[in-house]
Amino acid sequence: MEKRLTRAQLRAFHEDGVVLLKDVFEAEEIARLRAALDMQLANANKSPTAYDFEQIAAEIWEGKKAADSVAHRFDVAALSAVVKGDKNARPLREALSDRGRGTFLFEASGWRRHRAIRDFALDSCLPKLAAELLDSPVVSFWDDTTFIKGPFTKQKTAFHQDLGYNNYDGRNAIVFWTPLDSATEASGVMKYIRRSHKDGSVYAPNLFLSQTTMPGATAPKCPDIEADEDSFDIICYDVEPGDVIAHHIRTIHGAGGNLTGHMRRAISFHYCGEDARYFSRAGAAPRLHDVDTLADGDAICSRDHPVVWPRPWPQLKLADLLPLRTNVEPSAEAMNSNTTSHAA
Ligand SMILES: O=C(O)CCC(=O)C(=O)O
Repeated sequence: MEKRLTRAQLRAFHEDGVVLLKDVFEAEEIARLRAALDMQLANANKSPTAYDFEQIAAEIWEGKKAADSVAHRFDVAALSAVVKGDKNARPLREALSDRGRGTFLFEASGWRRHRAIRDFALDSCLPKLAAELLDSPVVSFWDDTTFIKGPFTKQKTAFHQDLGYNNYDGRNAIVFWTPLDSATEASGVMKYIRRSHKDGSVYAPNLFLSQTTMPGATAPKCPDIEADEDSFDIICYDVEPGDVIAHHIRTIHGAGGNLTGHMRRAISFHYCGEDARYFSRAGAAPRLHDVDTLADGDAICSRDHPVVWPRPWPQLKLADLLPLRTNVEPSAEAMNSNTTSHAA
């Protein structure tokens, strides 16, 4: 859907660091994306980059052995040692009685495997919205991240700032959090600290499970928002499928668990503006899928991070033109879903 931004929306993004954009996508577009995320969830235990933070946290904090292999491809013992070695670490879990297991699936780089995600990342209205919001003549796609919180999930998303997870630096980058279900604070909609993008701070990435910083990170720890949420100016919107929340890469944000009996599926699309440059950041998330090597100072432009605005060939879809490449073998099911959703 063609979407023009209002002055008030541009101002909100620049001043507050976050803006809600209503009705950006049609129901059929969202249905395709939802099918891709459901495939990610169904194949999570075969993906090398999918983690269930609910299971991992239950094992670390409550000693509950994870039932399947999703948690175990990740070295829970090593992770547990990192968390327990942090004297300030504490569980960030909702006080929910056990009603089923809950799920907090995280997976990155779905665009490499799922045609619907690829279409959104490269060929939807998001690159143009990024150019307008960032006031940037050029926009590169960085990556996508999937966050699914199943019914009755205790694990919160620890408050964090996205820049620290990524190997680039610069003034301007943006994330579009795209909910695929109706969501409210009770089901874990995102919460943003107003104007937290303004002071230039770059914080160390945390493990999402707690405020414990990623091993190797050298930047200062994110303020402990969970300790006293009421003392922060928090922006939180109720959203419907089709809406998108755009936040600046430096805006601090987090989310509660999912206290409801409904799914809370969401995917974030990350874009960099013209001034972003590759930067090997201490503690950034490993990039298992990348096939190209960028050097510090390089512009964000490679097969892993294509330029998506301006559109080089407006009549053609970038998703058709850029070959699907990954260093990590996708599972047969994931490949299937890629072909089926393409055909849909
Ligand atoms: O959906 C969530 O719970 C977290 C999403 C998030 O932190 C992000 O997109 O940066």
